[in-house]
Amino acid sequence: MVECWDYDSNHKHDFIGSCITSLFEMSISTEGRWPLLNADKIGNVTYRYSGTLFSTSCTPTTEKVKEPQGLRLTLSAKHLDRKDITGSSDPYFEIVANSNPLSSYPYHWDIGAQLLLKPPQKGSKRVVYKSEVISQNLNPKWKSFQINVADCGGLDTVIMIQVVDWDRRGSHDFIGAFKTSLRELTLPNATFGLTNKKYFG
Ligand SMILES: [Ca+2]
Ligand SMILES: [Ca+2]
Repeated sequence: MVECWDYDSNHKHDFIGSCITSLFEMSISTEGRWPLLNADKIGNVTYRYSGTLFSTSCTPTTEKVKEPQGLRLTLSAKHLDRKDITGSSDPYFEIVANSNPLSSYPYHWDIGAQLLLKPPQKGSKRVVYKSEVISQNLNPKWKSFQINVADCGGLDTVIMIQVVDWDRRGSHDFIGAFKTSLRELTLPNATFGLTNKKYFG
């Protein structure tokens, strides 16, 4: 099945339509076309379909599709909340992954030589990257950095990025956060809204 979506920066993407096909079917038809259907709209008298998917070229390859092992990213923010009495903030961000990546699961062999895997603790979170602090700037552009895909549990695993105001005294002030994935961060001009639950009751 191929699904087609409308990407929204607030992460609430809209489903357009889907079609059912197979790689074999896509490979044999040089000008394949499939109507994209949206189940919610089928039955509506005026509804025909939500667009058409075309397969315009197909080239066999013997190489495996390689996913990147690491990514170099540059993040910036605009119009951050003011968290200091100076009327500004000293922002830094943290990338938080949901649980331990598979490769680092603790394991041991028991007497019967059976590999025992301990599942990751539910809800365990860890900071996989912490940026530098940029002082008194509500539109910061942080240094580019490199991150291991495995540390985030894969390209498509949900990660959280939170922006915090650094304070010399006391606990730092949370500004806002959003959920995404590494793959989504690599989309051109990817933009995300920072939300702070405090303001949503
Ligand atoms: Ca503060
Ligand atoms: Ca501060």
